[in-house]
Amino acid sequence: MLVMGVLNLTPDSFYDGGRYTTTQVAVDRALEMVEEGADIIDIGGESSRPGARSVSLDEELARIVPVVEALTSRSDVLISVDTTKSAVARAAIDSGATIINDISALRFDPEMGRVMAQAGVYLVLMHMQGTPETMQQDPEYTDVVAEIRSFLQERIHSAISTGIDRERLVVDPGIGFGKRLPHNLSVLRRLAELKELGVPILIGLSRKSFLGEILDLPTSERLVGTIAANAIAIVNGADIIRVHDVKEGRWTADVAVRLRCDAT
Ligand code: 9MG
Repeated sequence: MLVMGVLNLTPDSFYDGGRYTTTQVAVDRALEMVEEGADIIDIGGESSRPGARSVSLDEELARIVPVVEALTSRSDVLISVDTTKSAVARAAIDSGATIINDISALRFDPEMGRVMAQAGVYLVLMHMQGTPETMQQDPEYTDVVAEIRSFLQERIHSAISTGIDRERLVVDPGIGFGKRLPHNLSVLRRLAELKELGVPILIGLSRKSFLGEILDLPTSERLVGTIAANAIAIVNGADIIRVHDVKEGRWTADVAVRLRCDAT
């Protein structure tokens, strides 16, 4: 059971946007997350919240590469980079990243598959209906879990046919990406159905808006909701949780994993 700490180097992310504006501050926060129990640090240079402005290649590289380089020189923690751009993935891998978190699941940049196959690092394939600009404009499904499963199955086959090793793949149903509250709840309740894909499952629900809808609370007050939902996700089969609050995420993971039916 792995905990992935979120490090957004963006001015406009929904919770931590604008906090880590220099390499030093960002690396200090990453090292703090490692102390708190993070196994992976997920570094992002472009916000994926609905309607966020897109970032140029140069800007994304300038945000990410110095932080990946500095963190690699200071820690052995696994470094993930959240990007849909193959040039950013390439530069991040050259600087020490060993996971690429591609929320487009290899669909936005035709070169991404080739770069990943050559590099031989881990790859997160995430489900999203639409694009970050359009995804929350009335998303519709007949059977949300079945549709996510068949999307991820197709993306796994596509990745393998590009030469990416199956052992390097992780899937993610993309909580909040083109999904309304009932869709997010169905995914978390029926997560076990994604186990049939045979690859680890990552869940990113930390402080997301579906929790705000249930609790009628702003992002700053969604920690308890995050802990509750992550515990259920883990009991239902999540292998990696992506969180802003690493200490609490670690404690959640350590307890919930012991409460799984298959725990010893
Ligand atoms: C970048 N990012 C924001 N939310 C995410 C989620 O739920 N999963 C993954 N893989 N990445 C996310």
